[in-house]
Amino acid sequence: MNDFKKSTIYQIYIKSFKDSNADGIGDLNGIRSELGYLKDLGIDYIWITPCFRSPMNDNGYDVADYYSINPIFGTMEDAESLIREARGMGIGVMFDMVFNHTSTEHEWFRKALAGDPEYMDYYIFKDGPAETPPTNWVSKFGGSAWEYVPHLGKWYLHLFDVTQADLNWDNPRVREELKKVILFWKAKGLNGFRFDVVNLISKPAVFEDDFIGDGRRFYSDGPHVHEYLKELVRDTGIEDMVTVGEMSSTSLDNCVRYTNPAERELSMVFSFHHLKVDYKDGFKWALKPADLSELRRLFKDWQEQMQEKGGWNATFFCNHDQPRTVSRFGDDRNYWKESAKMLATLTHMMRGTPYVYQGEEIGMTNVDYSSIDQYRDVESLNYYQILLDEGKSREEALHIIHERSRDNGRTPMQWTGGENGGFTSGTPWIGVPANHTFINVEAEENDADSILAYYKKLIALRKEYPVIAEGTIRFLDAGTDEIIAYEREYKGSRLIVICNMTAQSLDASGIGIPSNAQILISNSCEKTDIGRLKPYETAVYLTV
Ligand code: TEU
Ligand code: CA
Repeated sequence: MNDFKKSTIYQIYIKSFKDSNADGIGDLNGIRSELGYLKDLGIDYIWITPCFRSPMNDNGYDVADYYSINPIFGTMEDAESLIREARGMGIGVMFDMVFNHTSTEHEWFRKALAGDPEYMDYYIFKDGPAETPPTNWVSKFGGSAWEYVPHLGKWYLHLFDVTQADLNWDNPRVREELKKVILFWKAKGLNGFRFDVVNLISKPAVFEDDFIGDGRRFYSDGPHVHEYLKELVRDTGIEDMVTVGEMSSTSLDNCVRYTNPAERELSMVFSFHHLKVDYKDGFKWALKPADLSELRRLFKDWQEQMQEKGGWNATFFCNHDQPRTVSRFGDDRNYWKESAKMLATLTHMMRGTPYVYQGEEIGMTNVDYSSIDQYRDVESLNYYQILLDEGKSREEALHIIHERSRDNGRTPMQWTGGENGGFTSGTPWIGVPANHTFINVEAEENDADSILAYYKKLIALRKEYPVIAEGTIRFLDAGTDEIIAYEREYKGSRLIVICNMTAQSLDASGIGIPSNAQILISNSCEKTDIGRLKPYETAVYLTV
């Protein structure tokens, strides 16, 4: 049995964490040099985004060889040393397995392109006329999800970039190959795995046009996904390791199946419904203010129902695909510290395993870029063009990209107030926000009231109070959806968590905090009036 319920997991986007050799790109030795920082923060596991050989069209999510380390990130020896040193400090290492697709530079795909039928069957090739793709499905990065290969007279499926070809999991050889990859890395001493878009691996038997959506309803949580996951886990013996699946456009019932221990699939899942409450009509590239009623409803439904049905969530707001939470659901100008702490409390006190994404713990914000040339992400660059083609002005298009770009979460970790935020002594691959002069690790380590200090407390509380890891959850009604409140209960001890999601002062008397309750943690130093919440105020009460 592993301890993932009482653990806190830290996500490292390797390219932007710490550069050890002045080439402007974060690397494995950079991570090694900051293990002490992570230990001090109280982290139990680190998840490192893909560091395998890759042309880097999608920053490593386009894997060309699962068995070798990308030289820009270091060597196999560096990876082994990192795993060993981390373990020596009590930090487990999780690698990121991208098994829905490979880079088109992968040897398997090259052989497929050369017309080798054995390897063509590793991917999803379909016959069809050069003018018409097999279906009207849209790639997640824009444009058709199919690419025509003239010399084969066939199309291949790519749900992401054109250089990320989807694997054919219905082919048992593919499944065997991927098990070998897991066994190889397991033998290196890893403690767990994150599986990229793993609920997209099972494609439908028949490929048909989608006249309602972009095709996702046909391949998300597909027909054999549970069977294939069970097989992968069973045959690699990773059931007792920490595993998390990234579930794109999934459903609650499927997430219960992915994570209920009786199913022997995964420890936990990332789901994204709560990160679409500011998508207009569900479309990422159309802006709308965050719908707080929807946010509260989603948390309540997912938390309470995953509990009822025996599932387990990963709780998070930030990752390398998302804008920074303090800029998105908080206020990074007027209530930077308050709102960052409040959002952290909300995720760390819910039922599930919390993830901290690098820089979140110091309140890093969205980018301050003013030109499209400053962006690097393939998705942002594609959509900028698509928005222009749709008739948006350059200014409008840039504004949308600014709000939604994945680069918001990919700027270099801000270690110091010095040049390049202390990330590199060379030229960083992507620009460092100007606010690194005051938002940085060094400054916050010397400030007892910092966001960093607050995260350390939250992480430590999870270890001290079993109710946080083990307790049941029930959402409380404060009479307004602008307050998210819930209670946790375990063996007679009870926590009440209250979060004001707005910049307004709000009445919270409806929640009814017992008068003998003591405050475990709050972002307000002199919390006296329990009936009224200041802007973005949060408090966690303990009653015994
Ligand atoms: O992301 C999957 C995914 O669908 C998204 O979060 C995606 O970035 C978003 O929907 C686009 O609007 C995973 C990885 O986390 C991401 O970095 C990769 O680009 C993607 O898979 C492909 O491997
Ligand atoms: Ca480097």
